[in-house]
Amino acid sequence: MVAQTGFHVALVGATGAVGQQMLKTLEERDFPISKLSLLSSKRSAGKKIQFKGQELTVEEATPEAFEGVQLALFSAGGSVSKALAPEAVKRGAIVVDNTSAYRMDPEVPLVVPEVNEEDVRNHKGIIANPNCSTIQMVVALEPLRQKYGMKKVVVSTYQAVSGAGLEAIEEMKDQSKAILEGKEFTPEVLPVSGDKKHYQIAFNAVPQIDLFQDNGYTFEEMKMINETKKIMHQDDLEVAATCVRLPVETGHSESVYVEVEKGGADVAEIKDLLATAPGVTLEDDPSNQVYPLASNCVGKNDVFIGRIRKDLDRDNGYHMWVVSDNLLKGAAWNSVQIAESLVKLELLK
Ligand code: NAP
Ligand code: 3JM
Repeated sequence: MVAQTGFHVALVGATGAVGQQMLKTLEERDFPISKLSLLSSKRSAGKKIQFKGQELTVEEATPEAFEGVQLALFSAGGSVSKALAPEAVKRGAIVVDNTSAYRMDPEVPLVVPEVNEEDVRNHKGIIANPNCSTIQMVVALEPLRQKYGMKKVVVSTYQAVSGAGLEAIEEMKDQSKAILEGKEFTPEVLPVSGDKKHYQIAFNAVPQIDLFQDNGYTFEEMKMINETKKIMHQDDLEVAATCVRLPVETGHSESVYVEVEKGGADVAEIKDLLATAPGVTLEDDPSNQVYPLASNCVGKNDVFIGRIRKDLDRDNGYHMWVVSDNLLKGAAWNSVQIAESLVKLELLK
């Protein structure tokens, strides 16, 4: 037992890049936990992990491991969620799923609390956490959409390797070292561990995140496009995305172009709007070279916005630079925020 009062929580994928941040976030937020079950594959079962000064033993994720669990946070890949999330729900748990397995299921709410917190009320056992790149973008866009209406979004991402897991971080570090020492290396993980070819990530920029779809877009790009419309409940929003992996350890950056319905607002008005928006920190002072940097966002929960400019040709077009810790707001913090919403709305029993 970790604390006297609270919920029985299970963390599936506890030993991974996201799982580790989940643990930190649950600890920092002092989320009410009476028992914490740390679950992983057979490989890590038996491993010891510290939580709030106590040593917990990792167990293999099996259907029976969810007996008595009230809240299950999943981040162990889509196939694990497909196999085990229904088992957790069957045993009475509410699942917050960090994978793409259920995001576009019409029965499953897809939630970013700053945008559509109330959607959690419609859950039937599973609530999906959106893709990291989608989350930080919708936090930045929603205040503009609320005030001016929104027609079109064009985004290019500059994504960190930690979004592809612990193995990808290792690969980037090992490759960087090999290149600097003039040694041979063989790419084995990135851009996608399960794809046919692998490319160098160190000192490179790779325009493929997740697998290619028949329409020429990658799955990561299609996640951004489809998830944004679902979270905002706006099917007619035009969204285009290009997703690129960079040799940055943590912190996704995005160049976002947006066209609103009602144009005319100047940059000062947009800055005022975003400066007070929930979950946003404005860092925008070009004369003093102030703008968001991936290296500065690490370990912070907010979405950082800067470089706000009006389009030079369109009175309803704006450009901005949006940066956030992909493992926190992009994954662990957004999931724990959803869990906190469930507690606040008295949906977790
Ligand atoms: P990671 O560092 O590779 O960790 C993978 C985790 O999943 C480990 O704890 C691993 O346990 C566990 N796992 C693997 N196979 C399993 C199985 N068969 N049964 C139970 N557990 C298993 O990856 P990560 O970066 O933490 O990402 C994990 C998942 O979270 C991703 O696959 C993705 O679906 C999701 N994710 C979502 C976002 C987002 O944008 N919201 C961002 C990143 C990741 P072992 O230690 O036993 O191998
Ligand atoms: C981020 O099932 C898998 O292989 C996981 C792939 C993955 C995903 C996903 O599709 O769930 C890796 C990293 C994500 C995500 O959040 O969309």
